[in-house]
Amino acid sequence: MWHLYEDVLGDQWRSLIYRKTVNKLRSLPYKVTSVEQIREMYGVGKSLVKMVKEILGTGQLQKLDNLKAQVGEIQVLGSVWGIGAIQARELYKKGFRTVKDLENYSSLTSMQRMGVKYYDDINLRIPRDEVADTEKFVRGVVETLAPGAWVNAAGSYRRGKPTCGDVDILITHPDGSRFTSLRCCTHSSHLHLLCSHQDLLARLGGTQPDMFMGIFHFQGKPYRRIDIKVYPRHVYAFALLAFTGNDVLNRKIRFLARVKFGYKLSDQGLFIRESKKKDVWFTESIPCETEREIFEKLGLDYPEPHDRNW
Ligand code: 8GT
Ligand code: MN
Ligand code: MN
Repeated sequence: MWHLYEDVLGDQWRSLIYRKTVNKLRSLPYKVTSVEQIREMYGVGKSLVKMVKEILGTGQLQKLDNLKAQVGEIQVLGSVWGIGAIQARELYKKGFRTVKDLENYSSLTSMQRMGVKYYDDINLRIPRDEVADTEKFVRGVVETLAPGAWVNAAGSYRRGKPTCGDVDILITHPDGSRFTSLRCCTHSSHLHLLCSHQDLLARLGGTQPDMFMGIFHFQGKPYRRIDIKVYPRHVYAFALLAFTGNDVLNRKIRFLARVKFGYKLSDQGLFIRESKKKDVWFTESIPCETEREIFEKLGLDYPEPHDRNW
């Protein structure tokens, strides 16, 4: 209950009470087999005695089961595309219990509304063949806009997973001067061919013209989530590394870059931290043409994409 209150429900106060209680019980030099052993303890209230009694008697705790059910419902609300953990908690407090409950809620963003509408489809795994077909399709669209562009499916697909949660696609052009014509490829009009009806799907994420986060509907398959990002060639290796993941590996090498070298590693580059008195700033990125070079700069062995599933 300590962890559920802390991690999911964000109730620091209750979490603290349970943590103190747990630590107190753990510090006893004997195993508690009867409530008489704890009744007189300092800081042990009636409700705890009742709970311990229930656990000793039935091996269960109704209050915990209820809390777990509540946490489960909040986690489902938070699994809707565009709804984060904190908002899921707020929605729960407002009385929403299931994704269906959200169907007619008018305060959702357009992204969240789509997440609700296509919730079941989006949760289906995507066979990698379908990711490959989608990559090929996007490559075709991009080729008409900027011949010679590079189009790569990244994410779990690139790590060799048999099925994927979404489609992640990265785009660049080896000729930097073609970059401008490339950027417009993430505008929904160019990607409308991905979906059968016009009204739906394609949505731009934020205001960045070089990013597209949407839902597409292709060749009669279920509705799928897709992320498309366009990067200039000189940061492409960093972007490819970041969007191949997995996220544990990303965190690990970013942490290592920071503590070992004082570098800042991101999808935009590898920057050296400089400081003078209180001022801290980062230099221009250390140039890396390939992922391999990035690992070399960090003094690490190069892992093939399929070895990045931690
Ligand atoms: P999947 O099969 O569930 O889609 O698995 P995935 O392909 O590994 O996860 P993803 O959510 O599609 O993210 C692809 C990669 O992008 C991850 O490895 C993650 O580390 C990286 N990534 C970032 N920034 C962000 C971000 O803001 N959100 C998400 N979801 N992923 C990000 O570098
Ligand atoms: Mn993915
Ligand atoms: Mn993704």
